[in-house]
Amino acid sequence: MSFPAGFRWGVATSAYQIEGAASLDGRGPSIWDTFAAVPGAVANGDTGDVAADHYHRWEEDLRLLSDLGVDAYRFSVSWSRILPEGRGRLEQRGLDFYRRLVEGLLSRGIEPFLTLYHWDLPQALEDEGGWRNRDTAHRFADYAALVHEALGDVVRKWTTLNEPYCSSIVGYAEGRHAPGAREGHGALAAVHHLLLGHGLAVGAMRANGLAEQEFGIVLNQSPAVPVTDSPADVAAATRQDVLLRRQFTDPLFGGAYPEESQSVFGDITDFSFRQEDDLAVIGEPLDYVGLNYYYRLHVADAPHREPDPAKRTAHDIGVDTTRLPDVPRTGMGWPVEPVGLTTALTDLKQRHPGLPPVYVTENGCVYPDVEGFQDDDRISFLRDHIAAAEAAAEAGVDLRGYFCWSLLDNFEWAHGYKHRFGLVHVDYATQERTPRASYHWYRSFIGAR
Ligand code: GBH
Repeated sequence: MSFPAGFRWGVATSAYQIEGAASLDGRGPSIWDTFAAVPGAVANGDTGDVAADHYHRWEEDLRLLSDLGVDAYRFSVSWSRILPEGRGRLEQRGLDFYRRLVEGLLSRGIEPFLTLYHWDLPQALEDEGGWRNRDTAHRFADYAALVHEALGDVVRKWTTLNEPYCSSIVGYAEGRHAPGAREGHGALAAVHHLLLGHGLAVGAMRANGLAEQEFGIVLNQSPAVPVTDSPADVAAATRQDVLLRRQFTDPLFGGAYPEESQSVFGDITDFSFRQEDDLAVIGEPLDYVGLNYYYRLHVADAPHREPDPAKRTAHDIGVDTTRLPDVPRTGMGWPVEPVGLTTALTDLKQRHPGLPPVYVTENGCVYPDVEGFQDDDRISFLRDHIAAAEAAAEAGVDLRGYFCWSLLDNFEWAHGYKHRFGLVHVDYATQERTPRASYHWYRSFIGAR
């Protein structure tokens, strides 16, 4: 294997997807509590109220991590557990929970990778406009500085945002995630304010002046492949790449939004939310970047869904992504194409040669029959994707670690509990945890390194 010494093998989770205890110990509601309560928003009416009850079972989950033999564990902090109204009054019991967790990790020799924001904006901030609002970027930086001050002595790896594409476009344009909005201008304002909040947060945490700290961001990267080489399909794939990848990676690593923005979002002309000095803040140098990979997108040119430009949402860019190649699919219908992980990594490096070190911060799958424990398809998926990540390392990407999504079955957002991503099965009636074959496979794989 060509992974460097010190390469981290890990697993990932996020707060709302596993913790439960939604109103315990002073936690305030987030946009996902609100969204999940809307009839029809989440499959089966599922919510994160109980989830995998990790808030109570964290010690058992630490044992599972320890037995798995991982070097690192990626988890997220629930903003509204710490600041129930998103700002102002601190809830100490929230901070205490994460300190216990982190100290438990360290005592087992597992490095914590802490994510500050995995989609769960405090509802109080959404009530003021959420990420459409510039002020939310400042509130995020305040929250980041506070958590960093409280846990910076025990946590070194700090991720600001998980997949800002999802928080902005899926949440404010598609409406399939919280807060369930369908907007044009508001969704692009959310993109900008998330990036600004990221940069402000890195600056605020660096200003705390602690030693040996590393700051990064996690981006979902689905390469866009045109379904034919016709100019129309090629142009459609470019629009898709601007929407999902480049409107995030270009300002983060290249100092500017993509020039193509105007043609992609042609009907949205008011970009006054972008202020003059913002790009310097957004482009604050990072110590690492995390990349989440699940699938490639196969893109064809298509008419806009909404003919009236004034009513178009920000993801209505004239593309059709439903024409999939004849390859196996996961239980969510996602095409299984490990090569997409290689190109996601090499594309980013090629576009931005000065890219900081990279981690694959999520990769995993569900299969239709994975209620059970013999998840051989998941084992092949992981093995093939790890090999694809290795190919990118051989091609010159400075890859430092790989995290499987996920340790446990959990709340899969709009799909509720129907789809199970865990190496460990959770029986939601009893909360009993049972390691699957993939858990045992990953353990011996890590052990053999
Ligand atoms: C990641 O997003 C998330 O970080 C993680 O929380 C999640 O559990 C994991 O993937 C598995 O999905 O199916 O129509 O609702 C990956 C990118 C973007 C893929 C949103 C699914 C929703 C489309 N995800 N997308 S839909």
